[in-house]
Amino acid sequence: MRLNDARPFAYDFDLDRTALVLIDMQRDFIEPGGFGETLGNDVSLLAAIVPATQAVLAAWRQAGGLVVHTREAHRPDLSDCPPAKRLRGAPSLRIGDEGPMGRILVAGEPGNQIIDALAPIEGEWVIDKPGKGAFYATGLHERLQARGITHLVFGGVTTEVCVQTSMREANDRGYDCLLLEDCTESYFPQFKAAAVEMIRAQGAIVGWTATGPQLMAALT
Ligand code: TIU
Repeated sequence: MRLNDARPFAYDFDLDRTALVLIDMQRDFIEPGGFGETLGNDVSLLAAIVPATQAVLAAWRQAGGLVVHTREAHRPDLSDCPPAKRLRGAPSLRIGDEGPMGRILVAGEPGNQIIDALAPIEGEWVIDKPGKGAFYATGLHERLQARGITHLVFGGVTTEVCVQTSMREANDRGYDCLLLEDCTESYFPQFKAAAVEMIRAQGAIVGWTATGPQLMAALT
């Protein structure tokens, strides 16, 4: 398959060797009362990408492609949360504290679940990650290798934190990565714009960019 409108140039992919990776579309970042809000962010901005992401997810499922969902999540005993992460800054609640959606950023809590609109279905992978990047301490690379995956299409939040970190990790591991601009969002619009630009600059130094409708047109 060929996505002719991708930037900075066409993105060729084989559906059987490509996974759609949705980063951290969990309540913690998108709904009030979660980790994103404890950091002082206006979380209402992020919900805007849900319809476009839902459309891509439906089309990808229809086409039969592999779907990977990630969640930024820590074990209940916080043994996988470095103090440097937990103690950084002055959030209103820290990771592991009790919040309105359960313990902040802890696996199994209500706030840690993928939002209903994008809920995983049987056969889709759900990867809990303790870091910002999806490849750190998750075994994701080994699973993708075992499945023969060479290309990754990314969406999710936030663009310049967990999405960009994951794309850079993937790029260094040899994957050809595409970012769907209308399926990713940041609490800081200027950071999203800069991340999108820097990813595709210098001849796709980190990867390609395109929109959901452009990807869906390539799938049909
Ligand atoms: N704070 C922020 O923008 N993001 C995160 O902490 N995690 C993710 O991006 N998922």
